[in-house]
Amino acid sequence: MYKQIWDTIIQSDNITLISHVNPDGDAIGSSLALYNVLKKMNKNVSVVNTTEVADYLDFLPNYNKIKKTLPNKIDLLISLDCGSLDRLGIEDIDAFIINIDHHISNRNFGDLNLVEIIASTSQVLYNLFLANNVTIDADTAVCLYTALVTDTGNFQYESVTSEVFDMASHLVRCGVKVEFVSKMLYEREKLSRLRFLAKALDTLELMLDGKVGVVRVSFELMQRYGIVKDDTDGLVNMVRKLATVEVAMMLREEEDGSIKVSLRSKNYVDVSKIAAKYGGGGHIRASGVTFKDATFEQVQEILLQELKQQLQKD
Ligand SMILES: [Mn+2]
Repeated sequence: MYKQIWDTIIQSDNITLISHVNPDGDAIGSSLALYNVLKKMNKNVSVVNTTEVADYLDFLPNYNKIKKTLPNKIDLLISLDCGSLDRLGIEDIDAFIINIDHHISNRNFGDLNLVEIIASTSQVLYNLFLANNVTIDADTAVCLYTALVTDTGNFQYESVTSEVFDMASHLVRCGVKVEFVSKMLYEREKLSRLRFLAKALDTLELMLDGKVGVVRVSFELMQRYGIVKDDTDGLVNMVRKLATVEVAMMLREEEDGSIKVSLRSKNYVDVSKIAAKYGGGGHIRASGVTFKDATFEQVQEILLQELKQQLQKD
């Protein structure tokens, strides 16, 4: 599959890279890493995300090349870090699709699919590069590394294997400045975001003997503090940090009134199963699902019932 995918890329000219809506560090880092490699191969390549990209990633090379809309001519569309076509935020498209991802819930929607259940999409991409002897320069390395760091919670998650450290080590040899990336990612907090986190944490409630922590974020609160969606990721991870908590949930109101739920588990609950049951998806320890035409209370109640069953197995 590595060779087949690379051959297809080499034979294509008008290539567009796209990642999931409300992108995270893996979605953008992987996109820009591949963008950089294809640019150097003199491909006509564009990089697209249809929603707001958080500005904490603005240190990545070619961050300012990310467009919100698709170009007119696309022969090959490469989807990165996205489990299903509808999460790309585009209409059906008449192009050959390569799907490169690491979500367990991936629906293999591409004409070619490279889906490996490993730490990050950037790790899948890295494997693809190695298999095809692609040179990883410093710009590509910093994108791959940033994607890896952000998707492993700074090398903390279950997905972190010796291969992950081998990759990180290799990327450092390719020119990544670890301290620079850490400072860019974690030492540039905005006061408005801290104030937002304080307000949002005020809504925290513990349920089911403290095993479940829930926070609610209204659309109005996000607007008041100028918060983009990816900025709320840190919030649900904070809730999971509580000693008693096995499952953290963030209920976030979207522009259209629907409720987006982010689910995180710590040790044993498979939140991807719960998300999948209601049309969402993701990973065992981190998943998401959206409920339309429902209130915070209704969504919370549905999910608490699901969790009750899983947590009783304790
Ligand atoms: Mn990812």
